[in-house]
Amino acid sequence: MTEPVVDVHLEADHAARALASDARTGLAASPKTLPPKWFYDARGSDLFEQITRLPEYYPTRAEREILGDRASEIAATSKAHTLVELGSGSSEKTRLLLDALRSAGTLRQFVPLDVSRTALTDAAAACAVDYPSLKVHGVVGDFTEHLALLPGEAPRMVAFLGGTIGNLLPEERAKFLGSLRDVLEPGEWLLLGTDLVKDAETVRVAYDDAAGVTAEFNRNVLHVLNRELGADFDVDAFSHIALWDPVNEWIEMRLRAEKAMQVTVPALGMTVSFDEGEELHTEISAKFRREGIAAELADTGFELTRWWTDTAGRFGLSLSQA
Ligand code: AVJ
Repeated sequence: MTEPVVDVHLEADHAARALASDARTGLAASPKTLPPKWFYDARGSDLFEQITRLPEYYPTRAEREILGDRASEIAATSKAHTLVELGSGSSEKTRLLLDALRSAGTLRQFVPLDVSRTALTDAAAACAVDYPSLKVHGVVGDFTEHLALLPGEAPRMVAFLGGTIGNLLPEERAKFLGSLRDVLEPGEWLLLGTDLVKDAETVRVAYDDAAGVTAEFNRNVLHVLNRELGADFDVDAFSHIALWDPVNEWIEMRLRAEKAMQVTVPALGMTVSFDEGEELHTEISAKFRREGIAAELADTGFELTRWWTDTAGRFGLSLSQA
């Protein structure tokens, strides 16, 4: 077996500084905001795994259905030598792609990129065992910052699955797609998962499940600030909110302060006041339409070559060429 290589572009103190900087800016803003990437410590990643198995949370199952049906077509079309996976979440979906590329006979290298060093190391090690002839080159990094450093032999296929692109605001999406286009050679591929616009209630309950797992996931960001920045958020005094915004066609998650509170954040030398009922914004998760995402891809220099949805039409998977 070839030992996996792991490049670390996010040193522990880089992550700590980035969190401090995001919290400093976000807690001073109006409305108060924290970026969703800070949900994913070990507990948050575990809560997200639980979310993917909830009856209300359809995107993971819908995307898996598409990949199960289309992986060999994706492999035959792309003939990729390298699979790059951004935010390499569930290894199950990755395996559908790795298996198909291996059967197509083109697969040589796998490059998972994730902000979480532990998630990355585990994924890289598991793949190195199960795909003995595969070169695994993990990158610990942030997909909005470290694209230029992506290794791998062309043609590469960059998979960005799960609908995570929906966590970016439209202008951030354009910037992200543009920088990805810039690091790819003409002819290389983007496999993009996008959750689709559908009736508001189906989307809303996917982000506000009956068992309360999403609520715990949302509140987890406050535990992260308590641990990493020495903050004293009374986590249970914040309630989970999931709101469908019909104009922007995105879900917004917020944390509502159920009483007036003063929170001290020693690492930032800050005291933050919350009014009763004040809402801290923690995530948007945009939902897409085929024409909209095709236009965003075209605007950033990608050509959408293939488009698939699950049978219920809930989730879209596109294969585009740089
Ligand atoms: C992992 C970013 C795709 O936006 O649906 C799940 C995160 N947030 N439930 C999403 C999430 C609330 C998820 N992504």
